[in-house]
Amino acid sequence: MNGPLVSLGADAGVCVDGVCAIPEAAPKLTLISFPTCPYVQRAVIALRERGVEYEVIHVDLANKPDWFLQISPLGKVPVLKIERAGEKPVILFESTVILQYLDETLPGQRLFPEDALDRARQRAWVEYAGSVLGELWKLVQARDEAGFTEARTALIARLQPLEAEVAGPFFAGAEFSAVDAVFAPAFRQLDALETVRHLGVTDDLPKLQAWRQALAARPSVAGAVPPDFLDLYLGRLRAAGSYALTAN
Ligand SMILES: N[C@@H](CCC(=O)N[C@@H](CS)C(=O)NCC(=O)O)C(=O)O
Repeated sequence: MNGPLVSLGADAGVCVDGVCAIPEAAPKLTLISFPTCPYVQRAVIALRERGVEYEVIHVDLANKPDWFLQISPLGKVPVLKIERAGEKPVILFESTVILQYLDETLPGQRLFPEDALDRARQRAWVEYAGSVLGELWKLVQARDEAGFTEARTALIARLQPLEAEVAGPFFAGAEFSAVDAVFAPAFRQLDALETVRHLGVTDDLPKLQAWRQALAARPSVAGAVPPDFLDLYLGRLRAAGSYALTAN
């Protein structure tokens, strides 16, 4: 993934009366990652939407290296290392913060809207995506049918409010936005689980069903995980005894 960095973004040179400041070199971006992490995918999707170069370093979360623990206050991925010429590297953690930083600094079409109210609304649903991931986590953690059924019902209830919000084909309409970037990894998990068991959690939510499909087809989303994602994700759940992987 090494290559020339092309981003100028918000650091691009400004011209006043025909005199332009020399643009700063784009920072080198390194994403500290775990191959199946949905929070990491948020950052990857934002980077891929803007077509900039970045490096990826995967860490073993079961055996976190010291260098990682030193830079990640919560011991979690994603972490984004930003190296600007002549400055000390800066570390960002928390996927939503990384998403916003990338959105504000990379060149190209922004994921968060210009209008403050639209932007606030997007932030609210970005936050909500975290709670959907939380329900999904409970679903895959269930070890028996009763736990699975309860978690499935809770997940459907959490997805339901979105049905009235999705404009289609993407969350806010024709343009891919921040809310799309954060829900796509959750839907990817659903798609992966449904290669084994039909969960049907969006069967009665036609707009969500179409949204899932539109997101899965988006190149930035499709390419946001390693090619062996399915095996890695399902393999980890199988090893943990997830009831969700019991075929129905
Ligand atoms: N709120 C964090 C959540 C990140 C998170 O939970 N990452 C998981 C992997 S998907 C992690 O690093 N877990 C390691 C641990 O908790 O020890 C974010 O949005 O970045």
